[in-house]
Amino acid sequence: MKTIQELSDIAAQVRRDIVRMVSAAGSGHPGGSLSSTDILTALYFNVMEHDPASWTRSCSGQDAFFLSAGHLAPVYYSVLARAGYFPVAELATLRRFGSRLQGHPSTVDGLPGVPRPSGSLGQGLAAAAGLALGKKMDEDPHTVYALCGDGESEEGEIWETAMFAANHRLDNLVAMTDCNHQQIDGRVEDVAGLDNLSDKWLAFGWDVICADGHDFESVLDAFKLAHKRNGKPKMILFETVMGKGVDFMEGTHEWHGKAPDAELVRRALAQLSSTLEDF
Ligand SMILES: Cc1ncc(C[n+]2csc(CCOP(=O)(O)OP(=O)(O)O)c2C)c(N)n1
Repeated sequence: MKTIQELSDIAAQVRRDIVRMVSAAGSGHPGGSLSSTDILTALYFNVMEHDPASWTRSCSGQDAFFLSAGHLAPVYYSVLARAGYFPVAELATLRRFGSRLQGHPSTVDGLPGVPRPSGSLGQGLAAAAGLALGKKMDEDPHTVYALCGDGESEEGEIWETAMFAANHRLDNLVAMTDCNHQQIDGRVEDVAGLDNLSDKWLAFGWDVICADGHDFESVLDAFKLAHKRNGKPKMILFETVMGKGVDFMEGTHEWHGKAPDAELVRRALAQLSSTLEDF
């Protein structure tokens, strides 16, 4: 179990990794990766019951995580590497030809920690619900987690899964939405108007928990509440800031999918200090 200070230190390093990986690759998705960094850091370092050494794609006998918003691969890879799934040095290969770290997560080369490919929005949550049902059938008491974007929540498949999970009483499913209010080409509210996301999930029969996605106390409390087994799937709506931690990326969709140049990387890294080492 990490202290809040240790989690903050890891998260700062994950943010450094994201900026450096995307810049080195010349493309990728830093904005949503930075907004979901604190959530995934808390999940992998203090919440999930998982063991990189015995992990298999079936996630049998341990908790499972699905990155439904697959374009957030940079934060996913950094957290997996920092948690011990594969060497941190491999982060330097993001998006390279032949790398296991493709722009969207792939299972072709068997990257440890990734149970299924993602990138086509909406599918990861459906897969998570399927595994949650499988764990119920196997009487495996572990939890299945999934992270969605708020822009992703405009996909119809999200709401098909919402009905499926409530119908099958999947209270071992903990979904999260990174509510940074931005998506690929503008504000989520302007693109499809996700007014009252909380009311929508409640209406679909889920328990809804709202939390500050950049305050570790709030994030950890939300996960505690989400572990209540009462017949209802859980949705944690994390309020976040797009590009969090890098001033020129904050609050704008401009950095949804764009790489910073060397000068901007220097400016970003000057704002992110960690006791851990760069890859
Ligand atoms: C089915 C599908 N439609 C469209 C896309 C293209 N796309 C990639 S990311 C994205 C926006 C996602 O927004 P959000 O979930 O809010 O992510 P964020 O901008 O916060 O990173 C879109 C439309 C896709 N990957 N899959």
